[in-house]
Amino acid sequence: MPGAATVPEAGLAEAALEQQFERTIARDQRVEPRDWVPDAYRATMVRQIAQHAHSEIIGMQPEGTWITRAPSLRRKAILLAKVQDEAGHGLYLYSACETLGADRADLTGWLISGRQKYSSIFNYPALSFADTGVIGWLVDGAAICNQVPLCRCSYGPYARAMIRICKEESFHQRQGYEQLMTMMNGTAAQQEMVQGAVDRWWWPSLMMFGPPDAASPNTAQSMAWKIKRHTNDELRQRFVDMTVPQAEALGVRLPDPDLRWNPTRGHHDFGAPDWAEFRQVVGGNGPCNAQRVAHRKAAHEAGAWVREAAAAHAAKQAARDGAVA
Ligand code: FAQ
Repeated sequence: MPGAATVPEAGLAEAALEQQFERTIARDQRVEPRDWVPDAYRATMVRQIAQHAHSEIIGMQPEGTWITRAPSLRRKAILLAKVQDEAGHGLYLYSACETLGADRADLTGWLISGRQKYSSIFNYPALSFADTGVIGWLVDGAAICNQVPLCRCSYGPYARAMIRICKEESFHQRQGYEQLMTMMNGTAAQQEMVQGAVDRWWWPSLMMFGPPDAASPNTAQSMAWKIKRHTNDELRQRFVDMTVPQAEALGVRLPDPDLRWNPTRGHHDFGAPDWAEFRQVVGGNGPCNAQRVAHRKAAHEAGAWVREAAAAHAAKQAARDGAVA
């Protein structure tokens, strides 16, 4: 039997590759696209990076609705630049995902068909201009807490993409805070608008960190592989501790009657988000899920001619290069 001798050899080779992978992780070195990885590591990385990329792309929509209605040219320019940055983040992340063998067209198809998730936060509407400031302050703030540790993720292309993304998210967070500070120094109506937006976005922002650790199926393995460096609950706590003094400086109330400093723990205690609502939103039944996906689908279909033109140009270029060679 010609194949029989090769099977144990293949097994041995795979065991050696697996040891090499484990050594890379244990030494806190980066896994690169050329390296062998277990199938489950690849699947986890594709899932997380794709979900992250989709979140950036869908995340353009809530704030995007305010670009044409921003109250001044300055605010419009700032918002336009921020939304463009989010498109850029989506593109770096799709590229990182492609280094794992994922196909970009498949990823877009899986977003539109609902096979892959995107962050629950972007299924809530941005009802007033203050929401754009609160998205910068709270949503980008939560994103930074979650993503700074990902700059040390074991997968090299993702870790490197996160460095630039985190720098830009930090800028967005400060810009959102500056917008809210301006509004809080304005009229009573502007102050109410900010408080209303904080009331609506606070709980969904806490949900961005994912389910509680006890209900998080992926955390233990992702921590062992050094993809995640902290659990969902650790990062949620970090976000609350970071945000409370900022809310005080701003003069807004965070809508949680259980929120208070606990001197014994050295952290703030806080109430539990409505996890039934979280499951509904992640399951596709949030306030804006259908609208967000329909909008992305329409944009994808409207862009078909651009993809066809780019492919035709690339084919022509390749034929010309071939003719020269
Ligand atoms: N929404 O076992 P875990 C941004 C899913 S970017 C929807 O805890 P894991 C920038 C999870 O995928 C925001 N689904 O999972 C911006 C898993 O799915 P499965 C996005 C969620 O991966 C700012 C299942 O539930 N950031 O904001 C959510 O270990 C402003 C079980 O959960 C990232 O993607 C959720 N909130 O931990 C743009 C960061 N949470 O396996 C515009 C990278 C969990 O059932 C404006 N990702 N799920 O298919 C991560 O750090 C992790 O993937 C977590 C989840 C922490 C999100």
